[in-house]
Amino acid sequence: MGLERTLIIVKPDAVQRGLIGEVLARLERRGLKLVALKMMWMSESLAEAHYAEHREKEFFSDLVRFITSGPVVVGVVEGPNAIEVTRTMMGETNPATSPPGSIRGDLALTISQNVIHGSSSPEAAQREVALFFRPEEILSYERAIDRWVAG
Ligand code: YYY
Ligand code: MG
Repeated sequence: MGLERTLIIVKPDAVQRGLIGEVLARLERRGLKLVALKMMWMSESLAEAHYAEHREKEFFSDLVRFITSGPVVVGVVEGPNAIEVTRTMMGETNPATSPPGSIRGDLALTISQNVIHGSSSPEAAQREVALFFRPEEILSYERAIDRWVAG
């Protein structure tokens, strides 16, 4: 079992629409464990660092403007294959082609307001978790259900 940690962001559109609980509930219901969680308003420099891989893309400035347009909820979720599982639950980058049952396929319509971020690879997860959380903010704890979902 590959126990992984990945960064998730409930984006400003989802916060404004009252979907924080809905998004986190889906991840929890799947069996993933929240090991860090906070609400914040991202600065422009943090947004630019987080999305550095997209710096040259034509949508970059709109992306930074959007992700800094209101509060977000940032978390670290842990579980077997957490990175891939979270990405699959999110659906495609474009909600229009995301299948029903996925977070974006159920809750979003447009690529620029697609509700959730999740790290796309182990390298990205490591980098992004470290960008948003100090080591002591990430908690190690046992849940009674862990042996039923992560055994
Ligand atoms: O990882 P993911 O969020 O699914 O997509 P990325 O390709 O990393 O792009 C990050 C972010 O940028 C995406 O969630 C929406 C936005 N974006 C956009 O506005 N227009 C595009 N053509 C591609 C991405
Ligand atoms: Mg990405």
